Amino acid sequence: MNPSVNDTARTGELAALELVAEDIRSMKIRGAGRIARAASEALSALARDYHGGSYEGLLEALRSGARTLMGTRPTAVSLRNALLMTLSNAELAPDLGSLRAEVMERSSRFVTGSLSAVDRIARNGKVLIDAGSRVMTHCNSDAALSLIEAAFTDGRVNGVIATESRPWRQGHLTVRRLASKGMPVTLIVDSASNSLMAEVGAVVIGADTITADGHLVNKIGTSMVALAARNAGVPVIVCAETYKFSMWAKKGSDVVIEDRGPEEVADPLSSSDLPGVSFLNPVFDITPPDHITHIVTEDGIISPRDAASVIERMAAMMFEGGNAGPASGYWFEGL
Ligand code: RUB
Repeated sequence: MNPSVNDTARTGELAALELVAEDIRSMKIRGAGRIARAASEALSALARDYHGGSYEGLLEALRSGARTLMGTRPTAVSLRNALLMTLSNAELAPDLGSLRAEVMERSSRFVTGSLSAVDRIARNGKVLIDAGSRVMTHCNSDAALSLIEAAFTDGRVNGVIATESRPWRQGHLTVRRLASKGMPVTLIVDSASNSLMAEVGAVVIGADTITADGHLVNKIGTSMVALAARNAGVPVIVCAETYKFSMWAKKGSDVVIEDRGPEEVADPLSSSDLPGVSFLNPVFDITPPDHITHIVTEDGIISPRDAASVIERMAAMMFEGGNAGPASGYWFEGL
């Protein structure tokens, strides 16, 4: 049976999801974990509010919604994993009511698990910071900041150097959050990170994607900070929930790096003030495993060389049972 494309109820529900998609595209919602949770919750709301009355209609709306969300930002694998963990095998539900309930239940499990993973990363990873250290962070990562805050509470961190993180200046969010918790925090421009590396005991950063061979994809500039840390003998600690590991990327170059508009680079000038100048604005970069000391996940601390085993466990859960059940691959065509 074909769902009606003129189903106005469905159009309305997808319009709500489109608002979330637009918030992700425009970076009102940003950061790999927040994007993942917002996308999962948008599918849950779509299932909850679907009034079209047909099982196939809801399936088609979910599929279309997942494609829209998937098209918002290309780099963070957290988005794709969130969509799949929310939808995988939901199509096996026997009727409309159970399909709706299944998607809402999966989403709620994903969101709860994602939030608790951040807390567990903080608990698992704080021991990696020597007592009384100053640490450096780049961009604005909930996972990294949670670890830093937990280490601060334990007296392991006595101050933070935060990069500005051009062009979006997510570093401003970072310094506001840490200062509000009473932490001594210093904001620097990205290009000062090498000069100040000798003053820190560890670099603590987040992740958008981790590939099977242990490459990290994270905010542009991460690879520069990690290189400076390696040169100075400073450990680089990456905080990554297991859903930041990619089943689709064997190596760094398999990950699509998002390019954003020239106005973000030209700012505060306007690109029209600069005739004849072209712009490049890649907003993520790739750090090799040799420049990463530890990856902290909710399940424990691993070496980047062990990334493939995390991915194997996740794939087993998604495809062969466990939380996500035996996957039929229905959703994978669209994603
Ligand atoms: C954010 C960024 C963060 C990771 C991890 O980039 O690179 O380091 O997403 O964040 P953007 P979290 O601002 O372009 O989304 O730990 O919060 O998931």
